[in-house]
Amino acid sequence: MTGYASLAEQLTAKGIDVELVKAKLKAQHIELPSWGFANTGTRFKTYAWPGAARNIYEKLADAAFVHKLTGVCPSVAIHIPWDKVDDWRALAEYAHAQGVRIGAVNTNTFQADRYKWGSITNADPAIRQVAFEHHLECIAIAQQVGSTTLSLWYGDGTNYAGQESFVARRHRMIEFLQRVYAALPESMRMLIEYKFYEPAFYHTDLADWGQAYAVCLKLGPRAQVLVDLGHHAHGVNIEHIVATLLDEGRLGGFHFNNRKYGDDDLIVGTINPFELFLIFNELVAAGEAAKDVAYMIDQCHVIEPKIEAMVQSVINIQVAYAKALIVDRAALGTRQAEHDVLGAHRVLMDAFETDVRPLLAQVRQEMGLHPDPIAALRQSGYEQKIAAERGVSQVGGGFPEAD
Ligand code: PSV
Ligand code: MN
Repeated sequence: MTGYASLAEQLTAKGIDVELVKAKLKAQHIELPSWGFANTGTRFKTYAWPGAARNIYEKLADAAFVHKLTGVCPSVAIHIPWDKVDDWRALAEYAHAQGVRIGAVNTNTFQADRYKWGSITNADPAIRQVAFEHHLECIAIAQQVGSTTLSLWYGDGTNYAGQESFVARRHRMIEFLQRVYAALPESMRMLIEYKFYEPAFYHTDLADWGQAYAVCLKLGPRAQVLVDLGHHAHGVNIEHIVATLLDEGRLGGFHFNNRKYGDDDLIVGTINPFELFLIFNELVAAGEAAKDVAYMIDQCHVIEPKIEAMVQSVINIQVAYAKALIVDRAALGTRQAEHDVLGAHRVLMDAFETDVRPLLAQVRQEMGLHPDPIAALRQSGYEQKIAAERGVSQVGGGFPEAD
């Protein structure tokens, strides 16, 4: 019996509908970040990568290639102004011709000099107005490219105790976001991302999920929280945050990556695959409540081959999702009701320790794909081709400056 046939038999014996699991895996959508294909680094060094994308057209082409290999990445998030072009409709058409579409539009108010004392929290109304106009521009871009998601993250914060009033800044932020919300077309939602430190080191104006959630409540139902896995202090139970936000109907989406120390932007699932599984376990357990969650990757690769890093990220997410889908939920419910603490835990571990690779290979084959996307990438010669065509460019060293 093949690996897949015996796994399918085992799962069926536990009462798991394997065809349904496969259908869910085929329907999974993971959004790729345009900036993950460009040269990016740390504040210490950016290594120029041969073939790294130099503009949004090349980023879309690379993302489309990842979609071609994996079949589950039909959209690409863009970041403004990094990905700015003169003709947005032409860009959207180019994306479609490549086989992808443009997803979340990310604002950027964290690089220009004017934002030294804050962007949306800045005490100067003229600076806040410039930031507001940037948000309007991003909404207009989203409408032109057919995107329904505005993705917001702010570097606003302070570096020293006593530097500024938390509350005064918060009031300015809320008033600002209410204006943005009012300008948002009905068809769009806004995702509010939190981060507990960096670039500010003493306090961040939106430091955690609770603060982001409280702001969302002051806006409306189309304001939702974005959970970036790298944006929590050590030991924080992210799956509990996910479950709570899902229960409140305010989980907008994810920025997948993995961290060991800080906001490391390592490949999702490479440091803590168990955490990733537990997050997906909550998503699967939530059922319909998770149907509109946006699954986006937010990674900046420093020493890794960029396309391979992205393919690996997608695989790691698929593995976590597949394991969550095969949790024996009936058995889990029974053990929980009986206060069988370790029995319940073992139900989860049983799924986590299952090798789901044959299941995923089968799913890919049924989708007309190569069963191993990394092997397919290596055989394709795509990375060599773009390296030859594009050469080694310094463009996009670190993050390109914003205007
Ligand atoms: C900030 O660290 C962040 O996670 C936000 O999502 C930004 O948009 C992105 O990284 C920039 O790389
Ligand atoms: Mn992020």
